[in-house]
Parts: sequence; structure tokens; C-alpha cells
Amino acid sequence: MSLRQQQHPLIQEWANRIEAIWTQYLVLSDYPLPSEFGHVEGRLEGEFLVIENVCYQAPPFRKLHLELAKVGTGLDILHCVMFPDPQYDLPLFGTDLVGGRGGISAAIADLSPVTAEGKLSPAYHDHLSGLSKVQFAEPRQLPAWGNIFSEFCLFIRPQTPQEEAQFLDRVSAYLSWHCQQALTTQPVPESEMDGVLGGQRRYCQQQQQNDKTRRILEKAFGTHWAERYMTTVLFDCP
Ligand code: BLA
Repeated sequence: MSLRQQQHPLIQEWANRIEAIWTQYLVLSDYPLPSEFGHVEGRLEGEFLVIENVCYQAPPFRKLHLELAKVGTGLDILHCVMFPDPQYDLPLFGTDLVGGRGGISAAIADLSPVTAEGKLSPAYHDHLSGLSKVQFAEPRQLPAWGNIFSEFCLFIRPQTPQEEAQFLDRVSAYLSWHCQQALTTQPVPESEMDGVLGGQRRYCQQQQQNDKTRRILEKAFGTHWAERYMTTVLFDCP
């Protein structure tokens, strides 16, 4: 049985939808992830961790990364980030689902701006502002490093199957629209590329401060491996 089939149903469904939306809108080709990082298994301090990575490139994205992970028998994780080519002033789409038998404890998705002013373009802002309002019983508080996220960041602990479905619908809408928008976006002039790159770098640096992710990787693979994985596979910057 594949790792995906052993995951929490919401994680399976979100992973399938992400791939379906990518396939619908983008022209995917393989991304050369270092081969030692495709499928990884680790056990240190008695914690067993399996990671499966799917990675593509597709214009105008330099890297589309979907990761599924299982820690012991109790903790399932989905992680996904879409990195645009630095010639495109596009936000970073990122999503993380963390949960297990007790349900999903963290469901997050955002289109995060990369420009110096920390603002989404008017096209993104207007579109996202215009979506119908959604309400969840348990919104969650972002940690301090989460100042990279936009005002449209969804971060909740879903309480019911209805809330799980509502989360999926909303974040699928973010993702579909982002793919369509990305295809019509023109590259920035050379002089603005540094600004975009700087924004992507800042996003990666902030994400690398997520101790909850780091601790899990360190427990299974050690500090050196965790650092390398977080800076080259999860949040690398050209
Ligand atoms: C939280 N991420 C977490 C948590 C764990 C992980 C265990 C705590 C869950 C909780 O508080 O309920 C673990 N996430 C992982 C691991 C990987 C992973 C091991 O992706 C990969 C191997 N994280 C991302 C992305 C976003 C993100 C792309 O990777 C957002 C776009 C966000 N994860 C994120 C945030 C938290 C979190 C904001 C809450 C952190 C906190 O409350 O301190």
C-alpha cells in the first residue's frame, strides 16, 4: 500500500486535488530532486518517519513540491509549496496539513506575497477579497515567523467533516485561480528580479524557523540532515 493510502483521508484528498489541479492547468515535467530525497525513511530516538516527495517544474514555476510524511503511526503530514521562477512577481502558494487519528490539528494554506511591501498584486487582492466569506469554529494563531503570510491565509483546526470539506473547497479555489493567473502573468523587468528573489528568500528563511517541523526531522534523521533537508528540499532559494 502506498504511503498516500495510509494517510488521513483529508490529506489523501488534498494531495489528489493538488495534483489534479496542477495537471489541469500546467505543463509538468520532472524536477531533478537529489535522488536520496525521493523516498526517505529514518529512525532515531525511536521515532519512525517515512517521507515521499513528488516534485515537478512547470512554467512559470521553477519548482512544485508535494511532500507526504508519516511519523510513527499517529502523525500524518502534507506539505506543498509552489516556487515561481524569479522573473515572475507571483506569490508563493503554500499549504500544510498536520494530523492523525485524533483528526487534523493544523490546516493551513496561503498565497504569500514576495514583494518588498509585503502586498499581493491588485489582481490577487481583488480576487481573494471577492470570495464569499468562510467561517471556521477554531481559527488558529500564527506563530511570530508567520509574518510572511497574507491577510488571506487560512489557518484552522477543522472541527467537522463539513469544515474539512469547506477548507478543501476554499484552498482548491486559491490553487486553481493561482495556476490560471500565473499563466497570464508577464515577467518583470530585469531590474525587479532581485526584489522578487529577496522576497522568496525571506519566505524560506522564515519557514526554516518552524521548530515544529525541524524537531520532527531532527528526531528521525539528526540535526545535520534536518538542516540540509529544510534548506535544500523544503525551502531552497536560487
Ligand atoms: C505546524 N508543522 C506544524 C506542526 C507540525 C509540522 C508537527 C504542528 C502541528 C500543530 O501545531 O497542530 C510538521 N510540517 C511538519 C513536517 C513537515 C511539514 C515534519 O511540512 C515536512 C516534513 N508549514 C509548511 C508550509 C506552511 C507551514 C508550506 O511546510 C504554510 C504554508 C505552516 N505548519 C505551518 C504553521 C504551523 C505548522 C504555520 C503552526 C506552527 C505553530 O503553531 O508554531
